[in-house]
Amino acid sequence: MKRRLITFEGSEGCGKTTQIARLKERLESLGEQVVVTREPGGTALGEAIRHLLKDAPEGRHMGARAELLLFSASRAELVGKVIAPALDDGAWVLCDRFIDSTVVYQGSARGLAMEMIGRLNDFATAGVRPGLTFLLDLSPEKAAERLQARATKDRIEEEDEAFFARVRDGFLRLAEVEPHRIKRIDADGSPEAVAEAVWKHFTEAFVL
Ligand code: Z5A
Repeated sequence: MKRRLITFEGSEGCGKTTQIARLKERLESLGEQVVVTREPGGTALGEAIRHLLKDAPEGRHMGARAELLLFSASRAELVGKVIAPALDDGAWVLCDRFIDSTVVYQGSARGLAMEMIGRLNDFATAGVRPGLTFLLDLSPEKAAERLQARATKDRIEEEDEAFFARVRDGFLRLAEVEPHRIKRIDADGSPEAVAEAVWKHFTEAFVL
């Protein structure tokens, strides 16, 4: 059976949280069991790592390799403690970011070796892979507009325009390489239009 791990990817502010909530509601209304989680985070250890990665003064000047290892540690804990047990229970797991974010942010944008990132992703997930991934594609300009309302920026959000251009290109390239798993959706539509596109791909991939 195809794995019931569904991941949502894209640039900051592309609407992942919004769409995960909508898909959860739709699946639950059909009597399905759903677990929602996020990366980095989703466990007590993972949330502490999230704080280090985003906001803690101790993390402010971390190097790219330390950053990669922290994302990987958070993922290992999440897969072991939350994702794998939920999948074993037959639940759908909707995860806000997963392995593709590491390939894109630490690989395409930071320039770390893809081969090492692949090995760390394999190690951290023990081979657990998404059955379907939604790439909510939004231009960096539109994403910035949506996030204007937020009072402060975290460590990664402070990167420059060129960094976020590499992020977007990296995601688009991944979607071209793995079209069966990664479904690109134009995230500039209304929340309702994006949710309908998500549902269309979902029902094409899975029989409920
Ligand atoms: N990262 C990494 O480098 N390596 C890794 O391996 C992993 C992550 C796993 C996590 O940040 C950071 O870690 C992220 C990548 C990096 N850094 N960046 N930049 P995060 O978890 O704090 O945040 P995020 O994942 O980047 O995005 P977000 O802030 O959670 O946004 P979102 O969930 O994608 O969007 P949203 O909250 O649903 O919507 C944002 C706003 O837009 C909100 O006001 C909504 O009401 C509005 N919205 C949503 N949909 C629409 C539509 N369709 N139209 C108009 N407005 C909308």
